Amino acid sequence: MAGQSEATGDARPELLVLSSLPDWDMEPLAGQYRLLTSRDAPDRAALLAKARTVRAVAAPGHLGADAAFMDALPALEIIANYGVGVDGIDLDAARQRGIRVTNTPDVLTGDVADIAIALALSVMREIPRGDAHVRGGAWAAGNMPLGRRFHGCKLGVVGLGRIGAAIARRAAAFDCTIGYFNRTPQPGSTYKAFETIGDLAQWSDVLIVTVAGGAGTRAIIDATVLQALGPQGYLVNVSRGTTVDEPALLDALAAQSIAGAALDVFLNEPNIDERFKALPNVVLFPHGGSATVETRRAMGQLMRDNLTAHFAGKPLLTPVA
Ligand code: 8YV
Repeated sequence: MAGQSEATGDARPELLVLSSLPDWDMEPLAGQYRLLTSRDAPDRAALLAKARTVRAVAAPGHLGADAAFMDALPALEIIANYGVGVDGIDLDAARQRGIRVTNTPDVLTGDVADIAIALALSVMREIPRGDAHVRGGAWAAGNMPLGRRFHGCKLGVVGLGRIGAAIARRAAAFDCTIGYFNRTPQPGSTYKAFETIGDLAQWSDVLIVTVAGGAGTRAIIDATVLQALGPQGYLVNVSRGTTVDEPALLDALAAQSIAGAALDVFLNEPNIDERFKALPNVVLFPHGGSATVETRRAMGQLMRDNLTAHFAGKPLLTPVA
């Protein structure tokens, strides 16, 4: 039988778990599958060398599953992504090899939209600076500088997909005027559509990036877009670090040619560019848009349900097209 452990006769499928998942996922997974985890090898190469009978992978997509990774796993049937973004998975390579891919859409939309609004408020009202002002004892010596008003602002959404639309709904409750840029037109939308990201940036008080990562969106927020956003404008990124030209953003923040930024995502996470840490006009968050107990439980359940469906020969719940 495919993948049956010769040593134990254990017929459960073998599952490679590429990152640490919460116990509420690991425990049921350990019941259903023979698990291979990063604890079983000193590094990724050694782990892959042990993974020739692995039939399924559970992982956050941004850990990277390229063609070479898939070739190292000749028995692989399915990659169940713990997250909505699949930019870390080479989907063409998966299709060519007949490997199925699933993700966790919808269950995390509300949390990511919440954090986008929270980040916009944080940078415009300078909440982290206010916290430091109180804790550090500076309050008695004087008030901190004034912030900027969020409610009623012009809010531009780059990518009006599920998450972008959820951000727009929340922003509407803050009386924001909403504009958007989307590659495919959204004829049903009542929001103001822009032809280019630059035009949207020029109009926006705060520009929120929600597009999927990958080659098609690499550095779409470039120096020209930042210049259009201008010295009164704020950038919020809850998509992927790759969508922003980071050196251009660092320059713009340092020169104050934009007012500020609030970032959930970066290049080279978690070892982000050190220059961010010295800039007072940026709020930094550790890629945690979906990081609530409620949503992580729902993501884990959906990821596991997709694996169960695959091995039961049933339709996948959320296949990636
Ligand atoms: C991560 C995300 O998957 O859904 C996505 O695409 O980026 C996040 O939800 C999550 O943080 C697990 O690493």
